[in-house]
Amino acid sequence: MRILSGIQPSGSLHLGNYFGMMKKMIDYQEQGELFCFIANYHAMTSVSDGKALAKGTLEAAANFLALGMDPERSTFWVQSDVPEVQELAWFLSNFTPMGLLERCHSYKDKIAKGIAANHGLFAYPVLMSADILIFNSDKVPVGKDQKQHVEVTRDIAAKVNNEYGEIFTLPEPDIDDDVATVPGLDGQKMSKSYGNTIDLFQTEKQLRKQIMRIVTDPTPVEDPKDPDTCNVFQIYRLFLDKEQQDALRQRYLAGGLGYGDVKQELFETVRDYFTPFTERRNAILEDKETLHKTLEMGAQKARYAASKVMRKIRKKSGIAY
Ligand code: AQP
Repeated sequence: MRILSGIQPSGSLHLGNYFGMMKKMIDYQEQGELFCFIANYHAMTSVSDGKALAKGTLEAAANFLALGMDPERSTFWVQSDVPEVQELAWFLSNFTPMGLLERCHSYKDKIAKGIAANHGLFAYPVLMSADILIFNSDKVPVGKDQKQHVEVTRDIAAKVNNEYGEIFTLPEPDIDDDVATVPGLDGQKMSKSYGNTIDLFQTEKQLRKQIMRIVTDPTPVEDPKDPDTCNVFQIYRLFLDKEQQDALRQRYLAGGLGYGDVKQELFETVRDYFTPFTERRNAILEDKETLHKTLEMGAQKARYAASKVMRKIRKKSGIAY
């Protein structure tokens, strides 16, 4: 079973990224052949400052490694270190009907938010398809927001297979209902572009400030409260097992629970959860030479795997003349 996913280095990583994708990928290392990359080509759709992109790429890699990505056991690399993926994206573009991309929610949402439409943003799902198909991935752990893109990938792969024979594996999105959409401070999907995130690896002061900004309703302290509509509960539950969730739920329903107190508990929980990884993350970032070597090793493994599919594509398409 080959499992693949990527993350964009387009700003600070947040709890949505962590629970929606990073934690699952780290845990999956026990179960299958894991391919994980830092999607710096994708991040170009939102980051034009070169220095910020380069810095963000190394930071995202360091975060993943500190949190438990094992570069010896898994294949862990930076997307642009496997340039074949761009070649495959061009090939796939020729099998991608315009209507398929025009229907993509993520593109439509971004345009609706006022982001200028350009070809990179529009063709993003084709590059994502290339990322997945070049490694013949079986399973793609993602948040719900990316489900449609995996479906697009299947459609494109089926068209190619129809024309040239069984070249590509059709991938399955892997989405856990529990973490399909982690809510942000305001209850919308936690997202960098909504400015509603709780970021990984920040100072205690900043973390506390973000958590205190979580939007709550005006129910008086003494009254019972509904955990299912409470943003604090919906974030807090990610850190709790079933029994702990039930206990917190009872406190909500009983009345007498102040949102300020529960926010303070959440702050301490998030801080204590990530503190053990912070030292390791800082040490990784201080030794850039080793970090670069680790990523180079990952890129070599990834290029080797990608070259097998690319050989077939070049031959079938006639590009290898
Ligand atoms: N709120 C979320 N809940 C569950 N999963 C999420 N993911 C992101 N936000 C949530 C998942 O994280 C993985 C990597 O995400 P990405 O690098 O593609 O970034 P993104 O989805 O674009 O993250 P943002 O913060 O929402 O960025 P913007 O604002 O730029 O769109 C993916 O698997 C994603 O599903």
